[in-house]
Amino acid sequence: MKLSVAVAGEHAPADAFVVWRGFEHSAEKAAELGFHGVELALKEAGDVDPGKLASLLTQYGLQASCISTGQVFAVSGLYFTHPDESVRARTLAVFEGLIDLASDFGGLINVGRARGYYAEGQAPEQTERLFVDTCRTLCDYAAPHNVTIMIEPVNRYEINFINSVAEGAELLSRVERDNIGLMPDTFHMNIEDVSIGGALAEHAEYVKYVHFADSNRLAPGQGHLDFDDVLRGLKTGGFDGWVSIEILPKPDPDTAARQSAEAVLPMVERYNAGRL
Ligand code: LER
Ligand code: MN
Repeated sequence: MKLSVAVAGEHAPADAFVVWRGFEHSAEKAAELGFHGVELALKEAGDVDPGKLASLLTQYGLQASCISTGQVFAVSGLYFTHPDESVRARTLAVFEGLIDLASDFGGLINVGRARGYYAEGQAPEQTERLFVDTCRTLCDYAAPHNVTIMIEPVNRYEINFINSVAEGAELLSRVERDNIGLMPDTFHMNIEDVSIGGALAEHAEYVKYVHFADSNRLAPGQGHLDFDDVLRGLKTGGFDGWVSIEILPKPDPDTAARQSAEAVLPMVERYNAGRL
């Protein structure tokens, strides 16, 4: 298991769930605190210069853990189940650009609310069909690039489609591709799943990466989630991937990051040593 932290460019919207903004600033701070990688929250591939990004990561001894795409939905308004075919085509083009980038940076793409949602005037079966078809198209594009697509279950107060890990697993079983999986987020799981550790163990075949945040979306340790239960569930499933801090930058970005590193780096060490 390795630890990452979600960061974005300077112009990311105020409500993006990232600790720091500005890639240079973020990389320097992440390395200082002992994170192993950074999760890059992007709107499109053009947000970064791949050459500059590669030298920045080398300079600070960091890896790119994944590319996350919350802004594709929140800023650009693009999503898989849009009723308009031309919007779906633009969505595919943006994701294909991000997949090209991910082939050199982490090999993992997150899909949050860009998966789409149940909408008035669209039959639920049609929403699900568009979701499955788009996943298949993107997985087939991503496979030769060795990139995996990860759908993130998100709680019911943010979206009405794929809220729990169990719902995500059911939908993904219909996609029938090897390079698709889930990115559970402990904040959302606390709202939606019957048991956090239980669901992580039960659906381990799909669990590729995990967002760590406490019950109040602050740094792990600042709320009431039982992270021992999370770790035990992951261990039962044989998980050996990235966990990434995706929290509100409160009380301020540096404090939130430091609290996260101080709480989670020892967990990662215990996990990797098999001491749970
Ligand atoms: C994104 O990773 C996330 O967790 C969502 O809450 C964003 O809407
Ligand atoms: Mn998340």
